[in-house]
Amino acid sequence: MEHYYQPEIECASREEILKLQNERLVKQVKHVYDNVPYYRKKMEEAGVVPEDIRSVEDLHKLPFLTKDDLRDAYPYGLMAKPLKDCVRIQSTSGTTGRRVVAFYTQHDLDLWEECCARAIMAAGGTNEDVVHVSYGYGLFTGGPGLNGGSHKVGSLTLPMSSGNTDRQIQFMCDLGSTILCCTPSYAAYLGETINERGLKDKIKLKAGIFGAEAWTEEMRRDIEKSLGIKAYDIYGLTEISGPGVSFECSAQTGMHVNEDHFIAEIINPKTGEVLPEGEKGELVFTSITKEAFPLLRYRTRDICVLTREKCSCGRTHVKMTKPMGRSDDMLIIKGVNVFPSQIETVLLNGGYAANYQIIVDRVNNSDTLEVQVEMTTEMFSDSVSVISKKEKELVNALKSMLGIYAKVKLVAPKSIARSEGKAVRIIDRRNLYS
Ligand code: DLL
Repeated sequence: MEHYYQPEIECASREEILKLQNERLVKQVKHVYDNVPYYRKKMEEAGVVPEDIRSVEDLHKLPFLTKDDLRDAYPYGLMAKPLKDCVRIQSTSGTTGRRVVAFYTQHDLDLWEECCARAIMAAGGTNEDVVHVSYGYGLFTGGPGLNGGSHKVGSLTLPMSSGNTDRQIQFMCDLGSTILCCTPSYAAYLGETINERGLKDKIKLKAGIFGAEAWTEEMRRDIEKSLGIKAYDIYGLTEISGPGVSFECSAQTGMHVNEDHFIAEIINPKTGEVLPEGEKGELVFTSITKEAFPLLRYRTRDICVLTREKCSCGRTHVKMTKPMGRSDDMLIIKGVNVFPSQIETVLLNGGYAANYQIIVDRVNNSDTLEVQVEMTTEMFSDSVSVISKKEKELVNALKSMLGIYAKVKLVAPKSIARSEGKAVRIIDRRNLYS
């Protein structure tokens, strides 16, 4: 079962990977040009023909695709294979505007599941493991992706889906789940509940594969402690297949991008200029092996850094840092850029759990920022003056992290709704007035 750790590809030299990427890119550009009139038109407008793209070095000549393109071309406009060749549709949650739908041939599903299998193996998974998948199943890619990956590894797969926390914990105890796959916010909730019920000794978890939303190193430490596991990050997006576009290895210092399937670039989100390795910017992906929905230079809006520093695990594929949140998650408050992850870092460093909400409003034409965070159970019995002292400490810590004032409100334990999927932490009321 060792074959989903594929050292010949995952640990190949840079030259070998580039050779593979060059061949696949040339083929893919032709496939898209010939079969996707929407993108062909974009290439024509940019004055590029497939023959101009001879290697990865020419990638920058191709036009970008954005979420707006996906919406314009909804539902079938970016397909490169006839519907009769497709076997699956997945979709984003589509909280704003139209949903994004992505199509897969059987070949696409196999490659996607293989990427997830690599992620499970990098987290120590084998056919001896019981993989407990609590990502949502259905249109969301989390459940089906990790489920398929777990099958490929040969692990016993528990297709739990999200929700019903009592049943999750019961199965975890009864069936001896060893690897948990869910969002980090749900993992934190499961950890909290398991400890409250005194069941930590009854679970056999050794690792967790958590992604689909931004989470900090502080949150990783909290989850690792509360569940007694090693917590691995996994990244992906529906447009580019789903989870497994990149994943963490034992080094836990960034996620290896599956470079035999996806070419990663970092660009300046304002100018579109490609940035050198090590610089922070927007992540752009080109999928070079997908048949049905092959996006070229897709702007993810996720902000991160790529690095080719040697990894202790032996994998050579480029690593991306944890995304700092999406460029469209970034709040601009009183003209200052604020990432929710900065707030999370301050809260968790202050000994609070990741149960918080960020409320942005506009009062008298000026932005206001309020952070509500749950007290720990010990703090709940503190006097009002002790609590207000703790609030002031948080105000100061947030001020030095963000550079602006944030009102802090310590709220009762368990008063902020727990999430079973992606956590909703930001309430921006300014949108109501525009
Ligand atoms: O969230 C796919 C996925 C499922 C990834 C399960 C990992 C695990 P979408 O719903 O299309 O797909 O959302 C994609 O989620 O552009 C990021 O902004 C964010 N995201 C995904 N993984 C991470 C992560 C899935 N590990 C969007 N860290 C992406 C931070 C993440 N953000």
